[in-house]
Amino acid sequence: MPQYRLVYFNIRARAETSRMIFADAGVEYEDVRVATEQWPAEKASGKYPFGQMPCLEIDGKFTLAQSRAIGRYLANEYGFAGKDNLEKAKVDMVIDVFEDIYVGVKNIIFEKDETKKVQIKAEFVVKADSILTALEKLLIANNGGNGFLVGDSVTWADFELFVRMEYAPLYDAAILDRYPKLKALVKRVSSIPEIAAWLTKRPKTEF
Ligand SMILES: N[C@@H](CCC(=O)N[C@@H](CS)C(=O)NCC(=O)O)C(=O)O
Repeated sequence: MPQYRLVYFNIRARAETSRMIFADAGVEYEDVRVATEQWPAEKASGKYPFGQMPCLEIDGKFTLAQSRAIGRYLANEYGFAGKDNLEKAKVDMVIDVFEDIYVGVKNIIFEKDETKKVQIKAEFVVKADSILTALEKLLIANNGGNGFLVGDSVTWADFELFVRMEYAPLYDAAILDRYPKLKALVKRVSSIPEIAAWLTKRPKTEF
């Protein structure tokens, strides 16, 4: 088994999906959380290919950057990427559309002007609704929607859904009530024993 160090800030954000892959696969790794005040020195060290985190160090020899490249690598290694190229492409489609959700949530978090925040939240809910409507359809088209987003077993797309939906209270805490199949899937993911154990033991963070 390779020696893994997953290095990120002490937040869920762009590393949590990979942490969930590790958890469900039962793979050991070092969950390194860099304090904000340590980051400038870390960044200046040149260890991070693009000067950003998350990064995955593999056997101390190679540092993989970019959250989705890291997630895709781990998903391929441990059987969460989809079973053939079409399934993999569908999984990637879901992962990529969640980038739009991630960026929208980030904009809400970083907006300091309360009036503007209200406005961007309202605009974002419209966008999130349109994405979730499409994902609910995709889920239902996959054997009635009582399984997973793609194929017949859990993939990192389902983990990504769980991770991104944890941020819903920042814009519309009840949004998943409009998507009952997605809501049930989020619950199903959180009930996978290895995931439930991770959710209990992971550091509690605001974001
Ligand atoms: N596209 C990159 C974005 C990485 C990114 O924006 N990382 C932020 C934290 S979420 C970061 O390292 N910020 C500190 C900096 O840029 O100095 C990814 O998905 O990994």
